[in-house]
Amino acid sequence: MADVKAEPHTGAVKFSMLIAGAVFALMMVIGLVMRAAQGNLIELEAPFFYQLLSVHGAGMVGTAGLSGAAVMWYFVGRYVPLSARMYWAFIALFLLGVVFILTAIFIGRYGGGWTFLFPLPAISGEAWEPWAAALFMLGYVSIGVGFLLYHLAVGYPIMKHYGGFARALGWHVGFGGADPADAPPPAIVAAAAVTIFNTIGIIVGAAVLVASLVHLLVPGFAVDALLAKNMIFFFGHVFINASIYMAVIAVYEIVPEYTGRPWKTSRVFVLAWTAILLFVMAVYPHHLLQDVVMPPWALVLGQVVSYLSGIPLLAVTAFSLCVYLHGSKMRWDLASSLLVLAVAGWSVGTVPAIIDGMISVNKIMHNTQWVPGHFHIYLLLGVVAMSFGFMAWLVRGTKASESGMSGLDRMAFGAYALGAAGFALMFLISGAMSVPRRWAVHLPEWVLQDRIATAFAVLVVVSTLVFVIKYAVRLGRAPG
Ligand code: HEM
Ligand SMILES: [Cu+2]
Repeated sequence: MADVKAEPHTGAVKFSMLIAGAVFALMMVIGLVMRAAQGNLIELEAPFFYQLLSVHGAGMVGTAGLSGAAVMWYFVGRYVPLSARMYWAFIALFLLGVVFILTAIFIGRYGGGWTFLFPLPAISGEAWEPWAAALFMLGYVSIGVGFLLYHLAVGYPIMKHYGGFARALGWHVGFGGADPADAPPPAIVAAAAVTIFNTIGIIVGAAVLVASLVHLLVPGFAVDALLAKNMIFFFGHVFINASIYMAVIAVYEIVPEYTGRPWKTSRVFVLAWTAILLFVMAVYPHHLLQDVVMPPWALVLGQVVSYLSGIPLLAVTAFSLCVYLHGSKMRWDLASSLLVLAVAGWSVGTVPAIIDGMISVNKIMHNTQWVPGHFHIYLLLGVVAMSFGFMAWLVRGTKASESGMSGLDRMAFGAYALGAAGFALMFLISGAMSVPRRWAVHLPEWVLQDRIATAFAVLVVVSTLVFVIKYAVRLGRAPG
């Protein structure tokens, strides 16, 4: 195993995860409110539902990005020196963006969705003023600039320390036949790959944001709507995927503490991460399968690469995890349980995603709740479970009395797994019954699933509160 130095960025990372945990919980409550409104359990004005939908989408995706970034910073900091100042600049820009977005939505009443799909922000039908849409997009710009700084602050020291990106990606081992013992640790391979594709994604996102902003201010400035959609979904797809690929570093770095076996960079591991680097950018057209004006080759590429993308990495990660767990004396506590759950949930979540990635299925399913069904699996049971596992590990007790799983831990863990699985399953069932997504008001025959889903969501919210409050309490207690 590579040399593990003292952890230099614990305070900043613990602070980031406190924010992330609190915002996850808050956005979940908003999700619960939306689901209860679809089930007619409470009443919401339709425009307010769309404000909540916008804040939930933007807030969740942004927070997933923040927690992934915190995980990656923490572990990359074990291997190369990182600048704490750059990290705080990132956090400051991120929080400034959050303030802009919250103001735009709750004061400006922006309800055009987290995807700010062109030209929707500019044609609100008077539901919100142009300034609100502009402020929402400026919030994204601020977060985007923050992430560019972040990736620069991670990417440059990695490049210097490992002698270029090719070596950081482990290509000398993957393609050059070098001994795997010479490969960088998994955290570095992952960080190098994510840094490359997320930087490209954010630059594309920034370009379409600026174009949309100019269009808001100068309506005569024309933007090609299809091009804008391609750019937005390229950016959105890459960004949310990056959050998962950053958070999985927690699995590579933490699980070995429990199994006693280091997670090694093998040749296959290198090849899987190289595949991700290419495929994650090539598959985004699966978001445009219904756009008949798209060139067919792009859609076919989107479908075919959907099968290939994610699978290699997931297979390698899930398979290695099974190998490491098998026959080792795994110690189970809240952290290790959540991390293993996360790899399982991430694996399961790809199945309905791949089904939706088929053009023939997508034509029927795409605007149904099948879509939030599949992504809530690998968000709730994937990236968010990884984040909660990381948080539990950050404040793990060192006393023997704190080393196992308490009764409360067990209950919260069970409730979270059951609640998240049930909640997502109800979306999938609704989708299979052709219930449309993103509708504030549901027909009476859809309401039963909405209500069952609401009950499952309560389980998720309550168990999340247990995780986050326990983290905050222990944080207050622990030194540093
Ligand atoms: C208790 C947990 C959660 C609840 C109750 C919940 C609820 C909802 C609901 C009701 C919708 C709208 C579905 C529709 O289109 O009809 C939605 C959409 C969405 N949720 Fe969640 N959610 C939860 C957790 C999460 C998490 C953890 C994430 C990401 C990390 C997330 C990301 C999203 C996104 C991106 C959308 C799509 C927004 C859009 O269509 O514009 N959600 N959620
Ligand atoms: Cu996608």
